[in-house]
Formats: sequence, C-alpha cells, structure tokens
Amino acid sequence: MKPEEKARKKIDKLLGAAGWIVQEYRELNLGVGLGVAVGDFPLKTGFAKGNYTMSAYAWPLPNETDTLDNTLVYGRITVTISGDLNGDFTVDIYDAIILANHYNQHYP
Ligand SMILES: [Ca+2]
Repeated sequence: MKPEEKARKKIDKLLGAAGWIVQEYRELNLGVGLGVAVGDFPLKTGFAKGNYTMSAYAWPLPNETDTLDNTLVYGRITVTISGDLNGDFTVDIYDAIILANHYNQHYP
C-alpha cells in the first residue's frame, strides 16, 4: 500500500470517528446523512492539479441595500488529491494532524 493510501485510510477512519460518512464517488449517496465526505471525486478533464483563482458574484436580493460584499475576487481554490487538507499535493501525517485538530467540531 502506498503512503498516500495509508494516510487516506487513516484520515477516512478519523472522519468516520468524527461522525462523517465516508463514501467513494462511484457509490455516492448524499441522502445517507448530514456529513458526507467524498473520496476520489473526479475532476473534469483539462483541469490539472494546482492553485486556481476564482471570483463569484451574488445577485442582490430584493430590497438589499448593502451590496459591497456581493463580489468575491481572488478567492483561492486548490485542486489536489482527496485527503490533502493543507494543499501541498501530498496526503500525509500533516493532513491527519489538521483533521485531528478539528475532531468533533461542528459548524454552527
Ligand atoms: Ca497534504
């Protein structure tokens, strides 16, 4: 088993212990619970691993007067392998540490 595969297995186990449901993309069922982590999510062809800059705009809601925060420019997304939480293109113990530091935390 490759080091990335070992780390992925460990991370999946930690995700499961934290209450996440870990599924592979080919068997994905988002209806099984609230926290679903997806492994081996395919990217569209033509997108290489790397850092990308994105921008987004939210159309104003009816009667919305403060629209200064409707535009996001230079948000950064990293396309990498699943399990790579720090974006260094490797799944290793540093990713497991990040996961462990957030173990059992819930978004409000
Ligand atoms: Ca990493």
